[in-house]
Amino acid sequence: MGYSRRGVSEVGYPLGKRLRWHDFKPGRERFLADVLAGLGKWQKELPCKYLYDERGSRLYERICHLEEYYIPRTEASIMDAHIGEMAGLIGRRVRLIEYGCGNCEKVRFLLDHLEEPVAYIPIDISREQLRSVAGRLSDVYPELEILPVCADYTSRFALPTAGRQSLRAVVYFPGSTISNFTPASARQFLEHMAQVCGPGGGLLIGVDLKKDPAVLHRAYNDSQGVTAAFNLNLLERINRELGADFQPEQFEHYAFYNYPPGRVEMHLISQRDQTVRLDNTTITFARGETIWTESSYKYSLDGFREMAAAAGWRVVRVWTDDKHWFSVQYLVNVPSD
Ligand code: AVI
Repeated sequence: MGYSRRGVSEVGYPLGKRLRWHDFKPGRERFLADVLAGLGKWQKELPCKYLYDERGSRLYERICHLEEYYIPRTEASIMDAHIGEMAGLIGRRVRLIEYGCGNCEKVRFLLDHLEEPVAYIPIDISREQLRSVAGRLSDVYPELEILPVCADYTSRFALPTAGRQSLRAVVYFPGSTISNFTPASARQFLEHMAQVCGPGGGLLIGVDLKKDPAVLHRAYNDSQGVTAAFNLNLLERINRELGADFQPEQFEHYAFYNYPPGRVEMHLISQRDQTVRLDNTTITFARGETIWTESSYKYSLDGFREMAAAAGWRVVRVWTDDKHWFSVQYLVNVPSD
């Protein structure tokens, strides 16, 4: 075991000398431009990365505790059962990079099992959350160099370099966040991760699998309405941050499994004919018209393996649960000659 845990101080954690902060968070102008571009399309859409402001991140955490939303507990059970083998494949003295680390809860389990990890680079768009969790992590792992990066990880930015030499770079990408990319952009992002890790680098990734659409329907239409609140929060965020006049109660959450492309789609349906003002622009909604806010692609093992291979990754090991609902996979970057 690389490091022993110290108690986590909830308040007043010291920012240890091994913590260095990097900020590339997109500003208001980018957000406004993306919203205007998305709402100007024939099928109105909004990028799903904007679902995660402070409130959205808290709602997503609540989704992760819902009985209907099977992903976190299924992934956790796979991690629990196979963490020793995973840590063995990852090896010692790694530089661990996590895209979209959220509250960094999952990585702690992995860090606790890695041998002498050298550095951890958590990347997330939610500045407030990243700041507080990075501080707490540095308290728990005083020997680990922690290099938090606040950024939209779908954009390109330079990763900080660690002070100490590592033997390998490994990306940790849990929770099937890869599901929220279109297959074309998922492939591009896998290529980018291969470049970041370099030859011989690794990728430990959670990938949600195809399953009975009824299970998916329940997962994205939970009985407590948390997913609905998460979806509608996007309109509230646009009001708060961009000064729009959306009436969120005039929109309804709608999620369904679209079989041919193999994805759950999340939409907001306009409940009546209405107009919304945003930055001197009037946006018109017909009753029944939707804003497409998220896609969540479900993969077959073969489909994911082929996509990863096209991006330079070889699947070394796949772990799944009894029902084959979810997979955790370890891939190695094999440069083509
Ligand atoms: C983060 N991501 C993998 C979630 C998903 O299942 O696609 C986001 C989410 N959307 C609604 N519920 C959860």
